[in-house]
Amino acid sequence: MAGNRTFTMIKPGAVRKNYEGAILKMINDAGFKIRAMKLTRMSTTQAGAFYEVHKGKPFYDNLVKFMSSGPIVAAILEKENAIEDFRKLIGATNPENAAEGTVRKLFACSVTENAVHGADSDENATREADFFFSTFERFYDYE
Ligand code: IDP
Repeated sequence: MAGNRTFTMIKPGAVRKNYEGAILKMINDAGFKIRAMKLTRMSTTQAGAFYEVHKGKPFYDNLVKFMSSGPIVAAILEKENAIEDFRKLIGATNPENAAEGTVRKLFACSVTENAVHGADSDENATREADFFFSTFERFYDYE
């Protein structure tokens, strides 16, 4: 994703609690532009494939069950240094360790139900964006 794009999901728990508007506002206020976005729901098979890298870990089954439990907001975001800046904005994986003012500190309730996903590398951002979006659903050249 050429270093200036990342992929995010607002997870089912946060959507269930109507936090998506507040989270998207934080994302925009931090300087990210939304280049693709949809409300959708993953099947257990899709959630299993999305988190394939964690297969075999003790939290995998629970994570897959949670991530397929309801709608998510998937989005591609653009900003210089997107991957790193977005990981900073969302905070540590475990909300107990997340810095004050981060999305996870404000909106997460546990390590599994941690409000948002953020890609951790350019390679994964590309893979994850391709998982959800066709080229017709992306607006990279739009100003
Ligand atoms: P990240 O989402 O901060 O990149 P990853 O290590 O990629 O963290 O893990 C993916 C997701 O799996 C996390 O967001 C979290 O929901 C869940 N997860 C990670 N580690 C644990 C754990 O130790 N217990 C329960 N769930 C976990």
